[in-house]
Amino acid sequence: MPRITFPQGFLWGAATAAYQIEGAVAEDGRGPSIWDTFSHRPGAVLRGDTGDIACDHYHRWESDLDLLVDLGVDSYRFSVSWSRVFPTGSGPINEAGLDFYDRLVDGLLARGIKPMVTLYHWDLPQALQELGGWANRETTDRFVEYARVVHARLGDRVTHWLTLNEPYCTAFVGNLEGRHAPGIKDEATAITVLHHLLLAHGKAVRALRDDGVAGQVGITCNLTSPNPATDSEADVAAWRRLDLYENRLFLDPLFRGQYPDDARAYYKGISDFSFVQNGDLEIIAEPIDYFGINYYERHLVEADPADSVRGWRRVKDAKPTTVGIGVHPEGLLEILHRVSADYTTLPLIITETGISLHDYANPEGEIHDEERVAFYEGHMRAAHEAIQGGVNLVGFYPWSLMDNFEWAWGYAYRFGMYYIDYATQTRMPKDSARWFAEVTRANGIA
Ligand code: IFM
Repeated sequence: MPRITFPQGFLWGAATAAYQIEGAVAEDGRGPSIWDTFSHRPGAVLRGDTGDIACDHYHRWESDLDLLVDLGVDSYRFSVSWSRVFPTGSGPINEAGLDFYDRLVDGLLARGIKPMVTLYHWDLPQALQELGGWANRETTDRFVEYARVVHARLGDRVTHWLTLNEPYCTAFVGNLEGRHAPGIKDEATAITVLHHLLLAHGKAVRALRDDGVAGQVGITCNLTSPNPATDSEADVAAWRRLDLYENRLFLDPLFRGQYPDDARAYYKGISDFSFVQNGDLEIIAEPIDYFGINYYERHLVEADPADSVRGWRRVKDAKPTTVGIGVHPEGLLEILHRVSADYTTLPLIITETGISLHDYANPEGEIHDEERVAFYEGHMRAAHEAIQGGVNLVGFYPWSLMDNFEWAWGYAYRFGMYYIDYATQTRMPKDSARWFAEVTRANGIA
């Protein structure tokens, strides 16, 4: 393989999210989120795992920040837990919750690492869910209040803001499939939730601008690269519908200020989109500074005549990894070109990509995760190829810094560059951590 070097100033990062690593769910005034409720529901999460303790990052954050130094990253992406700041989603501010993130941001800066803050990574305060959650339009205003408070405290030091992480998952995995919190299975609710998430994003961007935000503001979507399984008319039609569902429902409103033409037909008989009010789409398309892309999946799609609502099904990957998806760096290349050709020339950042493996530590304490190294290398090479091809890609953040609570899969699946021995909370570098440290130091791959 040829040596590749990334442009000077390319941002190398690592990513995590609050509920997946922090633990300390009842400490310093934190209120419950929908993930506390959901993970404690029998059968909701594999083996009954919860985020109660997770990686105990709330107490170990300082030594965890030292791991970032060992990796040599320029930036760290983490999320703020809304219910640490507003234990009941609104009302009085819990200063102790903000203090934690204040210390974290200072700790990053002291180590020369730029903070990238995700405001919403799926952990809605439970009190807001009881008022209807994201299906309630008022939640968008609660989100703005929360975003402004976090910005008021951290805005002088945060270089990158992300309003939302993966609205697809909140809307569809949480409110249609019911595999994530809040565990609802209702297609009309899910599409309403999606609209309100996007609206909350746009309103928050406006509010942060009004408040004089100094850092860059963006949003992260998980995009896929779907292709029809065959070129039959039926498979091509199925592919278009899946592409709507996985990509265009997000990209079109954010960058074109409209839902795609085929959206209303897809939801015919389910939703009439009456949740869209005058001016909403203009707010959703409020200009941002950069766009975050999380990439995990390329899908082959075929027609499913038995499914009268969707009409599509994903074809099982020939070589699935532990979570049932394949490894396809070419899908990342496709997405980067597509976003930059069809939607925006803004800077793009890969805010997540990674692979879950059943890692284990051998008796010498080594974790040989060569498949993860190969995954990273393949996706970095695809990223580099995109840059060579003119895509304005400025950063790459592997998911994840460390093994963590992988939502419905609990602790069974490991995505980290650092192995967590949950019994002792020991952090151990996997081979991928050592390899990634070489990449960040060389700004490329030898
Ligand atoms: O762990 C998740 C993360 O919270 C959001 N993106 C996908 C990751 C791996 O499944």
